[in-house]
Amino acid sequence: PSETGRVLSIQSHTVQGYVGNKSAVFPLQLLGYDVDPINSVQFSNHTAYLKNDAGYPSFKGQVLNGQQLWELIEGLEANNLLYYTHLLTGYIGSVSFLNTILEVVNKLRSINPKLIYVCDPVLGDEGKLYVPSELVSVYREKVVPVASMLTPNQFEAEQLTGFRIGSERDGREACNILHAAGPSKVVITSIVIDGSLHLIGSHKKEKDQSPEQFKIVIPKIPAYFTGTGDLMTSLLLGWSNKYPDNLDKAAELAVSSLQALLQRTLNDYRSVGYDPQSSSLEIRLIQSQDDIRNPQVAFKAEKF
Ligand code: PLP
Ligand code: PXL
Repeated sequence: PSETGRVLSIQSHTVQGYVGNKSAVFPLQLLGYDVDPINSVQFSNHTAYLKNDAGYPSFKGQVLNGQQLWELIEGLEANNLLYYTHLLTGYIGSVSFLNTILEVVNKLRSINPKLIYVCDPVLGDEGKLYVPSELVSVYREKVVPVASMLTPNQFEAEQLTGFRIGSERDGREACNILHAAGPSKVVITSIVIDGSLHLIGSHKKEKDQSPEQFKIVIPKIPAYFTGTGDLMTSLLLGWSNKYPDNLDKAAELAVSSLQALLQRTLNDYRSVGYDPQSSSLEIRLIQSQDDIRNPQVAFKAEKF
């Protein structure tokens, strides 16, 4: 194994643009990780279709099913290639695929009992589900309990806990509920409070101790982006593995990279006279590689 880690990343692939593996693999590689991507779908472009038509009108492509995922795992196993330090999952579109992911977790842990499973429980955003509703209970009952680190947004944390989040205090309580179900690290990536975004991080270091919690306040950028959640989770994996006892520091680095990238994306679109609110913006990932390798911390964590 390499010094920093070997990540199995099971996510979407888009030919054009940056979501899923396209926004997670390159940053992890820049941070020094060996990343083995399994593409859960291969689509021409992202499928996000926002309320003001800020998306692509169509897409084409193929979907990998659970059995095909398992075939790839068997192929790796047959050649002794299933040693991973981390498993990373994001958007998953069906119950059968999610159930196979659970089998993958078991298999990887039978080979490396210390495997860290970083799960972005993608369910939806802004009050709306964008996966089949049956996925919610599978995440809640089977996936959350085996995850090491969970990175829900506000809506997803609400779905997984059944607990409405309207304040920082609620966000911290939702983290406590999620810790009790399994993961020792929880990052709620964005709670909208008074027009700004609050990230809430929580690390339960010992079973019978209360978690260490912090927030990072982030200005809301007036534009729609796709792939930012996928990028954020990959950065949190990358930095939290380098600073395993300082989730606050890992989150500062991840947020600072992401904000620099989003600002660059916005400036690039504006510089060609494009109205950033008229469509969802493709992130400037490749152009932001210095901000990923060496983030200048501009957003500080405040401990509770
Ligand atoms: N957008 C911005 C501006 C953010 O700062 C963050 C997280 O820090 C995100 C999106 C990621 O949130 P989500 O997981 O809801 O996509
Ligand atoms: O960023 C999440 C995501 C994952 N996979 C596909 C997507 C999106 C968001 O648009 O279209 C295929």
